Amino acid sequence: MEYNRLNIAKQIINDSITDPSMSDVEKFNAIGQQFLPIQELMAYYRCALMEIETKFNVLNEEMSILFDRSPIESIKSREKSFESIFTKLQKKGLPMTESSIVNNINDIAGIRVICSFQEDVYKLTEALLQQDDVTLIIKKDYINNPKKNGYRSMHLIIEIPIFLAKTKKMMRVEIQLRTMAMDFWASLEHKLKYKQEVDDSAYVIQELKECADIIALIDGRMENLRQH
Ligand code: 0O2
Repeated sequence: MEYNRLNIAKQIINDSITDPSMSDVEKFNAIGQQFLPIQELMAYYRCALMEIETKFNVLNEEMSILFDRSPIESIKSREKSFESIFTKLQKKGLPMTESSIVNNINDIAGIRVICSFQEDVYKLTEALLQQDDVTLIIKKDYINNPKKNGYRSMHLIIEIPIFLAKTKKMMRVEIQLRTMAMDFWASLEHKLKYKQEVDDSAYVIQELKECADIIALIDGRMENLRQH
């Protein structure tokens, strides 16, 4: 039977965590570590990340033999922190339950694949999506259709099975594929915005957009050179 972990957590906070220096989120984080079902769930997401990472490593290996160069520069994977999950659900007004997490948050397991050239992004996307254990849930091509601020990247939400001792579980993973150049812009933009080192003035928005467009031009020229 499902129960509301938020209320339980609130109760536990009131009853047992009395440290006045801890924020509510820190208390929830501490308690979250103790929730076995959520810990179990997080372990399944980590397994899904291992599966996906292996799939990309295999594709990289094969393509490096076929084309004599590796399409993947690096792979970074991360599992969303309990704190971020909690904050995201809270923003959406949703309960902190296992099913609410599974049904409403697609990016608990996230992997970023940094490619050499734009063409590699599309080759890898196509190769991954034609695998018969991969189900596409959402595809957002922010390369052909960049966001208004200039952000470019291929976003996929997919579902893959993980095979456990007695059962099989379908797990969602968020995949971002982009070139080194797109990653350079996205990382710096995220840093500037996240740390609020820059404001949202028209000048800043325009500058960031122009930098993104220049970077896209450079990506295109490097792609042309490769095909020369
Ligand atoms: P974080 O901290 O990186 O995880 P959703 O996650 O579905 O609720 P959305 O906006 O519908 O949100 O999904 P989308 O557009 O696929 O974007 C998901 C992730 O892409 C973001 O996660 C960012 O990591 C990245 N992203 C999207 N737009 C931008 C952008 O303009 N600049 C940068 N630097 N990254 C972007 P989170 O959860 O927002 O953030």
